[in-house]
Amino acid sequence: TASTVAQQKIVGDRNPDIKHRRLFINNEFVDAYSKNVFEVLNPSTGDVLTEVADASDRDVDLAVKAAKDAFRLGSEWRRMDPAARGALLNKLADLIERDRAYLAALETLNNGKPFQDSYNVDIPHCVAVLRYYAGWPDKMNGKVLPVGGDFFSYTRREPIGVVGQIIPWNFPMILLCWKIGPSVAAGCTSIIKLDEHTPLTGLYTAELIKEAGFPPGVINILSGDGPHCGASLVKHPDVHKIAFTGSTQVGKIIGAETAKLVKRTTLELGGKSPNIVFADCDLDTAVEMSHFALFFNQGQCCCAGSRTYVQEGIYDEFVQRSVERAKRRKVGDPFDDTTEQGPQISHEQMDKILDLIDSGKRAGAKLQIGGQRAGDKGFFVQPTVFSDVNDNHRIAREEIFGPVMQILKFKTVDEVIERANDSDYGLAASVFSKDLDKAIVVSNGLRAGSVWVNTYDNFDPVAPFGGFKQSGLGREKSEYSLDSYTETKCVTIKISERNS
Ligand code: TXE
Repeated sequence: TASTVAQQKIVGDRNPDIKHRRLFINNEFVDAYSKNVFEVLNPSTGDVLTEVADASDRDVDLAVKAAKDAFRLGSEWRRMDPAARGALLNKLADLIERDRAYLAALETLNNGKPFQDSYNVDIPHCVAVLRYYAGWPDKMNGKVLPVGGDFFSYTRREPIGVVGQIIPWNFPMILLCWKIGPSVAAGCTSIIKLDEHTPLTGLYTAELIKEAGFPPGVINILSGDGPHCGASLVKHPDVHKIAFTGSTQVGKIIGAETAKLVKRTTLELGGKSPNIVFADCDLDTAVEMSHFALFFNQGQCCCAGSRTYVQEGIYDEFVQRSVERAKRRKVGDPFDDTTEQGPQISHEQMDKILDLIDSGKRAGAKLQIGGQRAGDKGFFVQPTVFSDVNDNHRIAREEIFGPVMQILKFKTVDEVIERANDSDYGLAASVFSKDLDKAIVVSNGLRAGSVWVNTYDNFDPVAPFGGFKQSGLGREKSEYSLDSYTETKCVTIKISERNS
C-alpha cells in the first residue's frame, strides 16, 4: 500500500489496554440509553474480551441529532474554511500514526489479523487515506456556466449533509478511514456504525477525533448490531445518505429501504473475483500473487481473487506450486511475527466456510490440501486449495470469505472472458501475462470495478474502488468517492446584460 508511513518490524503488545467501550456522540463518551452492552470476542481463542455499549434506536436518534446540529447553517463546521477541514484530517492522520503500535495491537486482538499486517498494512493505509482526503476540501471547485440569455450561472459542490455509514469487520480501521476521509473532505457530518464483532479500534479512534479538534457532532461513532442500530440509521428521516460496506444480502435490504426515501446510497458489497493466469505469465509471480490474492486477511476480502482461472499449458504445474505455497502458509497466533494467517472472525464464519468446503468435495472438485478447522480453539481454518473446479460449483459461485482457493482450467481468451463475467458480482479481477496487449484487451472486457495486471490488491488512495453489478453502487477512495458525498447546486442570477 502506498503510504508515507514506513514499514517496520516490531513486536506487538498482546494485551493492549481497552480504553473505550462507550458510544461517541457529540464528542462525549456515553452509555447506551438502554444501558445494554454486548460481548466482544477474541477470535484467536473464542474468549470474551470485553463488553461494549449496545446502541439502539434511541442512541441513533441522539447521534443523528448531534450530526444535524453540527450541520446547521452558521455552525462552526459550516463556517469553517475548507483548508481547516483538511488540517483536521491531517491531524487525525498524525494521531493515528502516533498510536500506530497500539491501534495495530488492538486491531489484531479484536479481529485476529496478523499483527505484522495490522502494523504495516492496515494502519499505514489509514494514514494514507486520511492524508489523501486532507488535500481535497479546498480543491472541490464549482464552475461558471456559459448559459444563454442575460444570466450568470455557477455551480457549487455542497455537502450532502448528515451521512450514516455502516462498516463490517474485515478491515475495521481501514473502512472507518475510507468513510471518514471523503465525508469530512466534502463537509458532511456523520454517524458511523461499527461492526458488532470489531468495535474496539473504532471506539478508540473516537478519542483521537476529539483530540484532533473536530467540533462536537461532526463524527459520531456507535457500536451496535445490524437489524436494530444499523437499520434505524438507514431509516432515519434526517440522514441524507447511507454508505454501506458489507454483504450483498444486507446491501439489497438497505438499498430497498433507502429507495423509499430517495436517500443517496453507496454500497460496497461482496465479490467472486476472477484471477486469470495465462500460460505466458511469469509463473513465480503469478503463483505468489494468486496465493496473496486469495489468502490475504484470512481470505476475508470482498475483492479476494476467489476464482483462479489458469490456462491449460501450465495448469498442473500451477496447481502443484499453489499447493506447495499453501502448505508453507503459517497459521496461528496472530501476534507471532512469522504468522501469515490468523483466525476467521467468528464461529459462524468458520462454519460457513467449512460448509462450503464440504459442498466443493461433494460436487466433485478435487481437494488438494486443507479442508478442515485448524486446532480446536479459536476460529482457525486450514489453508485450502481445490483444483478441478467447475463454473457451476457453489465454491465457484458463492463468496466463501475464507482461506479457500478454487483453481479452474481454461483454454482461450474469449472463453475465459465470458466465464469470468458469468457472475452476479463484479468487484475486482486480475490478469497475469507478459503480453500487455492481451492483458489490456482482457482487462477492458472484464465486468469489474478494479482490474489488476500482474499484481493484486493495489489499494492506493488515489484509485477508485467499487463494484459492477451486484457488487455495489458507487465508488470509494479517490476523487470519485467525493461525488457521492456532495450535491451539485446550480445558482442562476438574472443580470442586466451578458456579453460574450
Ligand atoms: O455481514 P453483514 P456478515 C460478506 C461475506 C460474509 C457475509 C456475512 O461473504 O461471509 O457477508 O457477513 C450491518 N441494516 N461480507 O453477516 O451482515 C452489520 O451490523 C443495517 C462481505 O458479518 O452484511 C455490520 O455492521 N445494517 C463484506 C455490517 O452490516 C446491517 C464484509 C456488515 O454485516 C443490517 C463483511 C441491517 N439490516 C461481510 N444487517 C465486504 N464487502 O467486504 C447487518 N448490518
